[in-house]
Amino acid sequence: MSQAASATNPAFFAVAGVGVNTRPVLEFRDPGVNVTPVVKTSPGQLLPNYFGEWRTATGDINADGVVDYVYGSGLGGGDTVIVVDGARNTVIWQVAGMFPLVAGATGGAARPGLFVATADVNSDGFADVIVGSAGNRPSQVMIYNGRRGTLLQSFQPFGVGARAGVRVAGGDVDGDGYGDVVVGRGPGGAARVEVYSGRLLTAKGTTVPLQQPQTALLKAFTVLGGNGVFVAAADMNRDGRAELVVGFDNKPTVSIYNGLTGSLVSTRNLGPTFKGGVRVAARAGQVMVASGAGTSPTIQLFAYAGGVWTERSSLTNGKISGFNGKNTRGLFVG
Ligand SMILES: [Ca+2]
Ligand SMILES: [Ca+2]
Ligand SMILES: [Ca+2]
Repeated sequence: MSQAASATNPAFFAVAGVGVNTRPVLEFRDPGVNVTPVVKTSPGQLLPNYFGEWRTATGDINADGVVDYVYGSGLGGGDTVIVVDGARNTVIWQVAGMFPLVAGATGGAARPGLFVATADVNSDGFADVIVGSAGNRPSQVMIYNGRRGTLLQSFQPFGVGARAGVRVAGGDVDGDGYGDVVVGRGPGGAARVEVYSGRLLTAKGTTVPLQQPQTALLKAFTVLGGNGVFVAAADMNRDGRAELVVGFDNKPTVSIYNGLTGSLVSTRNLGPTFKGGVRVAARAGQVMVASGAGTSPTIQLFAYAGGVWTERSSLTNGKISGFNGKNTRGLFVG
């Protein structure tokens, strides 16, 4: 969220993956210089008897001026979202089981998990939580009111009948003061990105599940050369509107797009050693990438300005507190 996005303040990024007590919060001070991050806190075991993957996001959910952490479960975690207070390291609220079960699946496999992001979608000063479904089931987005933990809105992206995973991001793409909802389509088809207006999603009279989400659509476009994309949103050119940061599943590339036109702004090739797909997080003028499954965990942080990408930090393997080479399932950053 914007509270953590100022160039004059430290940037916080939460990191999540597989395992117990492996959710460090990386704090980068002094934007513009190369740094090793400070590990601020770790909430430890989030769910009893669940040792699978977590995905993560950050935002000031309770509007106390301190950035809070959002964790979303992976396969077998009951489709759980847990919001942890950044000031006290306690749970603010949590929800679970909001998406349909996978047809024909049993046990933990029936709930393959979800993706999380934050934005103040209804512009009340509390960051809200955007949740996208993962796995082979109808693509769906749920938006939870940060202040109350109650459902604000839900809709189905990518057109009627879509079943792809829904990677999510939040940011004010059109600059109207309402956080907008960004979705990136998972693998298995064209790499589609859609942007929905927070103002239109939460307008009076749309408190029932949104049957025609296209009425709130600001922009939809297909990312050329992609097969599955991760998304983030932040203001990259200081114009008061969030650009879209897109990480590719099928190549070591991260790109920035104009969220209202869908036009490509800039691309950074991460090189052949960066494997497993590119998970992304962003703050104003900063992009973080994390490696996906099948390789030892890697995180890189870039400062971005005017088409120039400057590497501020590169963390691999044991340099990421709480992770080591045994974690081959990849990391999530937010
Ligand atoms: Ca807070
Ligand atoms: Ca809100
Ligand atoms: Ca907006």
